[in-house]
Amino acid sequence: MQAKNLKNRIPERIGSWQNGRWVTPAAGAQDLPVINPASEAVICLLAEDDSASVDSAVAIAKATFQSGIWSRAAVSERKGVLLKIRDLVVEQAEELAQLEILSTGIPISQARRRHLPRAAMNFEFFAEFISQTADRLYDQNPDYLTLVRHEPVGVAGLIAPWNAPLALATMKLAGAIAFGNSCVLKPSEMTPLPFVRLMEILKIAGVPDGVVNLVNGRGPVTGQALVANADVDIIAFTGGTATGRAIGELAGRGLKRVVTELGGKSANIVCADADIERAVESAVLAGFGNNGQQCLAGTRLLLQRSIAAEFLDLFLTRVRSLRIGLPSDATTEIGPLISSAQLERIQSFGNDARNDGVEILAGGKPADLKPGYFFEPTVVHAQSNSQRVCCEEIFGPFVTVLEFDDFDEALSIANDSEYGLVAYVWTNNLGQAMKAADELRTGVVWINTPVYRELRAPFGGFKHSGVGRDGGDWSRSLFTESKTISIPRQDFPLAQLADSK
Ligand code: TXE
Repeated sequence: MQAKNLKNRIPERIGSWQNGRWVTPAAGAQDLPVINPASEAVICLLAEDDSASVDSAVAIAKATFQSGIWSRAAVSERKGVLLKIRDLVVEQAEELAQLEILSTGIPISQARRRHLPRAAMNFEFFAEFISQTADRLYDQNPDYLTLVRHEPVGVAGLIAPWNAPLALATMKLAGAIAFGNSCVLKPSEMTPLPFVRLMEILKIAGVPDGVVNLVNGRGPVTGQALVANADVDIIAFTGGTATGRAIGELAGRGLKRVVTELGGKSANIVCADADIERAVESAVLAGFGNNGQQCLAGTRLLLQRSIAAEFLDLFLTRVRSLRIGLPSDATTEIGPLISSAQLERIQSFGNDARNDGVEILAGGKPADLKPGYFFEPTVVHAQSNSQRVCCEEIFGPFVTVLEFDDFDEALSIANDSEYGLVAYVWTNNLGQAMKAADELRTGVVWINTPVYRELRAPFGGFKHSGVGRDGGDWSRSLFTESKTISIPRQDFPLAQLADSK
C-alpha cells in the first residue's frame, strides 16, 4: 500500500467506537497527538474519552451482553464470525501492518512476518477452540449427575500496550468474544491506528453492534475510568509492572477478575555445549526483535565463561551490523523507540552503565539518525547481577552480558530477579535442560529455541511479571464463569432435619 493511500485511511481525529459506529467526541474532549516515532511528526489527533464516555461504552457493552444476541449465540455462529474476522485480517494484512508500524516504529518485515499472522491466528485459534472444548460431567456418585458449564462473564475491559498493539490486543479481544463476552478495548494512546480499521473489520465480519467497543486516551484518565467502572467484570491488562500494580489495586476494590501480563528481565543462558551459531542468532532475535521492546526479550545474556569470548565475537559482529532505519524499509532490522521519553529512559541506562563501571561492548547511545527516536543496538558487560542494567526492565535494544562458571550458578543468577516471565536455555545436555525446566522460576522456559508461542499452552509470569495466564484453557477460565449443576438420577429418600422419634 502506498503511503499516500494510507494517509486517506487515517482520520484526522480518532474518536471512540460505540455500538458499532464512530462517536463524535464530546465538546471539550482533550486532543492527544499521535506521533510517528521515526519522523517525530504528528500523524493525527486522538480525542480522549473521559469517564462519562467510558461509562457510556460500558453501558452499551452490558446491555448487549444482557440482550443475549452474542452471549447466548450458538457456538457455531460465534466460530463463523471469528473465522471471518481472521479472513479479513489476512486479506487486509498489508494495510494493517502499515498502520501498525506508523506509530510503533516496528520494522515492517517483523510486522508482516510476526504481528499480522499472530493477529489472524488469535481469531482462528479461539474459533477452533470453542468448537472443540467440552464441558464436564461428574457421575462418580451413582445418585447424581453433576455438570460443570462455562458461561460468559459479562463485560471485559481490555487494556493493551504499545509494543505489539495488534498481536496483543487481539489475543484478549478474540478470547473475550469467543466465549460470549462483550468488551471495551482501550489501546495505548500512543498506538491507536490499526484499531480504527479493526473495528470496521469486526462489523463487516458480523460481530453484533455493542459487543466490541473502543475507547481511547491516556491510562490515568480513560484506562482508570474503565477499571473503576462497576459494570466491568474482568480486566485483562498488558503493560508495565507499576501500572499493573495500580490496576490490580483498583480492580481489587471492585472485586473484579484481573489478569496482568507485565514486565520481564529474562535470562538467556548459553552453555559451553550449545550450538553456538544458533544461540548467537537467537540471542539477536531475543534481544533486538521488536526494537528490543518486548516483554519476553532475552535481556540478560548469561554465557558460560569457557565460550564467552567466542560467543561475543560472533554476537558483537552481528549486533554491530544490524541495520537501523525507517520502519517502512523492508531491510530495516532496528526501528525507532516508541517515544522521546523512552529514548531518554534508555539513554539513562547507557549513562548509568558507564558510571557504574559496566563495559559498553556496542552502542550505548542514540543513533546518528535524525529525526526519530533511534537508539543504537547496545550490548554491555556487567560484573554483577545486582547492577541496575541487570535488575530493571530496560525495554529497548539493550542486552546485558554476564558470565558464569557452572550451570547451578547460571540458574541462580537467572532466578535472582523480581521478574519471572520467560527464560531461554541453550544446551545439548539433556540433564541440564531438564534441570533448567525444573528449577527456573518463570512462566515459560524455551530450550534451544527462540520465542515460540503455543496458543494452547498458558502464557504469563511468575513473581512481578504478572498474575494469571492466557492461552487455551487458561483464557477460558479467565473469560467464563463456571457453573455447577447437580441433578439426581432418580427420586430417593430426602434427608430429614432430625431423626424421627
Ligand atoms: O506502559 P503502561 P508505559 C513496560 C516497559 C516500559 C514500562 C512503561 O518496561 O518501559 O512498562 O511503559 C494503560 N489505569 N512495558 O508506561 O503505562 C496505558 O494507557 C489503566 C511492558 O508506556 O503500562 C496503555 O494502554 N490503564 C509491556 C497500557 O496501560 C493504564 C508493554 C500500557 O501502558 C493506567 C508495555 C492506569 N492507571 C510496557 N496507566 C509488556 N508487558 O509487554 C497506564 N495505562
